[in-house]
Amino acid sequence: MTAATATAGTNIALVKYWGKRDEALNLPATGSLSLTLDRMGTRTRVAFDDGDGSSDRVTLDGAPADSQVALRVSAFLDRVRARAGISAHATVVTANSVPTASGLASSASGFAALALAATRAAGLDLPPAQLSELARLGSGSAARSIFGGFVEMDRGTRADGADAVAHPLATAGDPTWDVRLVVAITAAGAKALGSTAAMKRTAQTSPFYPAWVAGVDGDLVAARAAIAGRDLPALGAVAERSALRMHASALAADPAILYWNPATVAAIARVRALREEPSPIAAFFTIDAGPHVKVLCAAADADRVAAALTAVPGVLRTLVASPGPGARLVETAETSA
Ligand code: 2P0
Repeated sequence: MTAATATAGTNIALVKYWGKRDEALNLPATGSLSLTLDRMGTRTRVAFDDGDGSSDRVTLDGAPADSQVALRVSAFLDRVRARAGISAHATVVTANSVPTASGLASSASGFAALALAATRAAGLDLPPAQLSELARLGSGSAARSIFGGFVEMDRGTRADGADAVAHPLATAGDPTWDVRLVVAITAAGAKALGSTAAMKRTAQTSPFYPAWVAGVDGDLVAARAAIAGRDLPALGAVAERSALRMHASALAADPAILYWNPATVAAIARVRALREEPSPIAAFFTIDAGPHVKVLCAAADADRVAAALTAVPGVLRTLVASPGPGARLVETAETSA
């Protein structure tokens, strides 16, 4: 019996994923494009040691996982067991490098680390594209965290989802384009409405959803070109409009989905003002399914951006993240179980 431990970094989408073409297989309605980070990640150990005898045993941040999390992990492990031809329950020990309830821990790093650890523990050695496809079944954004640096997720057209996988872009991890993502934390605690439910409500009820979907391909073209040309203002412009259009589509859902708080808006205003200062800073915001503001800038400007955001009323703290690697196996061990 083998136990395997893997780590994965979270990723922040610059062209957002918001909506599915198939819920059962977690197939996205559009492609997306992200940056994998060196912080806010997950470390997960999996052993198919028969768990507690009758089910998988899942520990999250040092305590037994709640039933919703445990069910989602077990459903994912069922796919791995089916693929490997094994039936044993597992013991899963997983920890996020930021507290799970902070609203910063992500299913992206969680399912990317779980996909790698579980497959290796089950004796499978999947190529990265297949690992990405598997991680997507746990959470759409997890497909991107298999890879480091700038990553594109393909929408795919196949019904079975074999082509809805992520791939690294050419400049992933390129030291000649040293960017940072400054995260401004604007609230304590977990978000109000999870992404999965929010996407579904947006797709079903927002009159702006079709317009959102129709605009993503153009944003992907622009983002790819900006990354290839190392053009930070161009990439930042795409990131801001993608985030605002995603949130606009959610705002128009019924009931409305509003993730922002006053500090979110104040941080947006501060970022826009930084670009207009006497010595302007090229800084660009994005916002996910929560109230925090994430700001893309050059490494040389990260301290100034962080200081400016820390001073915004309602911003609790900031942290600076760098581009990080993809999911990595950190340990395998033979166990006696
Ligand atoms: C993204 N988000 O592209 C978008 C932007 C949040 C806002 O992917 O239902 O947790 O598990 O596939 O991956 C969050 O959605 O949703 C997300 P599921 P997931 O990063």
